[in-house]
Amino acid sequence: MAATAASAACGRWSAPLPGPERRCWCSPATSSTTAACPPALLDTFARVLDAAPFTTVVLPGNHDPLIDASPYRRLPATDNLRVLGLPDAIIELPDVALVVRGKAHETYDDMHPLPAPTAAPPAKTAGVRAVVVAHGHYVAGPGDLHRAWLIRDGDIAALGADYVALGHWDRRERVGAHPHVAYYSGSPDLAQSINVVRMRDGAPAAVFVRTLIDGRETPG
Ligand SMILES: [Mn+2]
Repeated sequence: MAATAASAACGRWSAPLPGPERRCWCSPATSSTTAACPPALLDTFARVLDAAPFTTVVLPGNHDPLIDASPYRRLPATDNLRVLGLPDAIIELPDVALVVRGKAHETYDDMHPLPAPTAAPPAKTAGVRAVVVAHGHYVAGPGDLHRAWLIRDGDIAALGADYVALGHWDRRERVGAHPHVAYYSGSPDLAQSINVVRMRDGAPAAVFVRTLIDGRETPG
C-alpha cells in the first residue's frame, strides 16, 4: 500500500484529494493553544479532525505543552485524532502502514525534543514506514547553540526514520544531511503550503509541496 503523510507546523488541515491513497496528518504543533482554550473550540477541533477521512497525529510543542491544564487533556475522546504523549509516544497506524513516534513537550522548559535513539523503534514489518514528529530548532551552525530544543544532524540520523516531520520554524525548509529526509513544512498560514509525503516500498520518502489557496490544498 502506498501511504502518504502530510505534515505541518500548525493545526489547519485541508480536504484530501480524491484518490486511492490513505493519508495520515502529522502535525508537530498547533499554533498557540492555551490553557484557556474554551470547551466549544476544543469540541470543534476534535469533531472536525475526527470527521476527516484520515487519522491526525498531533505533537504538543513548546507553546502548548502537556501541562496539567493542557487543553489536549480536555479533548473529547475520538478515534481519528491522536495526541502523542497521551499516553503513548508511539502510535501505530496499521491501516496506512505507518508507525509515528514523537516526544511531546511536557513543560515550557528546554529539553531534548527527539525520541531517545536508544529507544528501539517497533520491529519493522514489511512495508511499514517509520515517521518521527518533533518540535524544536535545527542546528545549522554554532550560531544556533544558544537556542532551546536543539536538533542536530546526528540526532536525525540516529532516529532511523523514513521521514522526520519538524515543527517550530514557520518557514518551509529541508534540513539535515542526506539521505535522511527531514523537513520543516512551515506554518500553512505563513508558508501557504503543506508537505505531502509519499511512501513507496523500496524508495525514500518523496516530499511534494502543495500550495494552499484559502487554506485548502490545490489540485494537481
Ligand atoms: Mn515552537
